[in-house]
Order: sequence, then structure tokens, then C-alpha cells
Amino acid sequence: MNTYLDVSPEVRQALAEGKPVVALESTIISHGMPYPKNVETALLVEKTIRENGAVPATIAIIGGRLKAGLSPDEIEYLGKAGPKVAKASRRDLAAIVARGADGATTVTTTMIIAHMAGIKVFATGGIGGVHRGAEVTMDISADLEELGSTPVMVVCAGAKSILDLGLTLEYLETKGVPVIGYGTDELPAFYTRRSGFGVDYRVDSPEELATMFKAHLALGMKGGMLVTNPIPEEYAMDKAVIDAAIEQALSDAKAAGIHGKETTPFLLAKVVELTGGDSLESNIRLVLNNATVAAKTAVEMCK
Ligand code: PSU
Ligand code: MN
Repeated sequence: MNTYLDVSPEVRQALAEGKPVVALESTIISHGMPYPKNVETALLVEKTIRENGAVPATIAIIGGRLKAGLSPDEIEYLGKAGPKVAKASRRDLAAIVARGADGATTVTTTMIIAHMAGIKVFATGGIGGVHRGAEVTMDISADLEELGSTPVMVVCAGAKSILDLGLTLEYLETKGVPVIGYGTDELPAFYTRRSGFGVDYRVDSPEELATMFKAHLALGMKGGMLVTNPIPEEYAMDKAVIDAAIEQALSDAKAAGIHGKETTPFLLAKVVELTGGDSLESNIRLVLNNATVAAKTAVEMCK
């Protein structure tokens, strides 16, 4: 076990007994949603995972320790601190650990720490991807590289159209990452169920997902598998409303000269502000939906 890693007693015991565990990220808590909804959601996601038969392992860096499994107090601490906590991607890990600092883990670092701990399934909201205009800015999320190299299943609701979804799929293809539609042939666009882009394979049950991921691991594939699970119809947003908010957020980001690691948190916060909280409600619902599929798949993985 890595000397910088602390696996909580509950998660350690579940892993030792071959029981299902689902990893959860913490940037969605600190940078993805406002306080206190972020903390309420993080705790509700953990509860949903338990109700579906798995043990939740929320991942973060606290006091320089890589944590797999947080206490409710630690979740409250990260949620309250919000964007004051460093958003930790792959390049930040060594610095944060060496300085004994705190870090909120993105999809990238959550995959890294989950893999260190021996956790195979991870649930989140949306992944980072190729940003619109990346042919000029070269802004491509480290999440795509990590998906190309770390063998963890990531269950998400697709990607937001703050990104260029077509280029994101091209990048994943280059990296050899299978993109699976859960109950759909189309890549979901986070707030809406459809994007107009096809997925590689459609899978309709947690059993089938587990069988496919077991084959992926047994084949020694070095990267992950991306499962895209559409937001439930009743919580999906009106496409015109969300598209307008995203366009506005993108032009505000440009006007404010936002770049680098600030881009995604800025866009996420703007979209929530512009939609008067409707998008936050959709965001919460789709995360819970992903937690359910991930937990059921983790259960199947253990059979
Ligand atoms: N997209 C979302 N919600 C999020 C994120 C992305 O819809 O919370 C967060 C995740 O932690 C993701 C990170 O890994 O942003 C990607 O940031 P960047 O684009 O800077 O790589
Ligand atoms: Mn970026």
C-alpha cells in the first residue's frame, strides 16, 4: 500500500473481504456545487451507494494524506471551504502531499487514488474533456489522459456542452477508452439525455457492465472504461435553456480572461447562476442516478 495513502477502516475491511466499493470525487463537492447543497449531496450520494449494496469511498487529500473514505466531518470541511481548497489534478499530487496541504480530487486524481487503494468503480457527474476552441487554447482535460492509462470504470452522465463533445469522443478513441452508453446508443450531454453523438457500445444492465469491465481488466487493458448514463427524463433540462446559459457562460469566461484550471469551475458556477439553480437540481439528480448504477455494477463485479 502506498505510504501516503489512508484507506478508511470501513473501506479497507470491505476491500479485504472482496465486498463492493464505489469511489467518489471531491472537486464536485468543493468546486462543482455551492455550499451547503454540495455537502448535502455528497452525503446523499454516499447513502444511495449504501442502499444499493456497496460501500462509498469519497476521495480527497487532507493534510497531505491521500484519503480513500472520508468521514461526514471531513466532507463538511471540504464543502464549507469550497474553492479555497486546491483543485488537485495529476500534476498537483506531489506538491500537495509534500506540503501537507489539502486538495479536492478531480476525476483524474480520484482515478489515481482509487486504483492505488484497489477500488475499481467510480461514480461522478461529468468528466472533463476537450474544450471548445481547444484547437487554439489546447485546453484538454487531464481526465482524458487518465482514462487512457488507469484501469478504473468511471460512471458519469456524459459531458457538458461547455466542452466540444465530438472532439472529446475523438480523443477518447485515440486513447483506446471504450465509451459505453447505459441504456442508450447516444452520448448523453449531462443536463440533457442526447447529444447527437453515438457511443461505442450500448449496455443495458449492471451485470453486462460488470462482465465487460471484467474482460477489460483480464485482457490487461491499461486504461479505464467510460460509462455514460443519461439523466432521468423527469430531471432533464430544456435544451434551449441550458444551451443559452452555456453560451453566455462561455462568452463571460472569454471576456474575463479565464484560463487554465479555473475554466471548468468558472463555467460550472456561471451556469448555475444563470439558470437560477435549476441546473443544480438536475446536477444532483444525475449524480444520484450514476451512484446507483455504479453501486449495482460494483456488486456485480464482486460476484
Ligand atoms: N464537469 C462537471 N462537473 C465537475 C467537473 C467537471 O460537470 O465537477 C470537475 C471534475 O472534477 C472534473 C474536473 O474532473 O472538473 C475537470 O476539470 P478540468 O476541465 O480543469 O480538467
Ligand atoms: Mn483545462
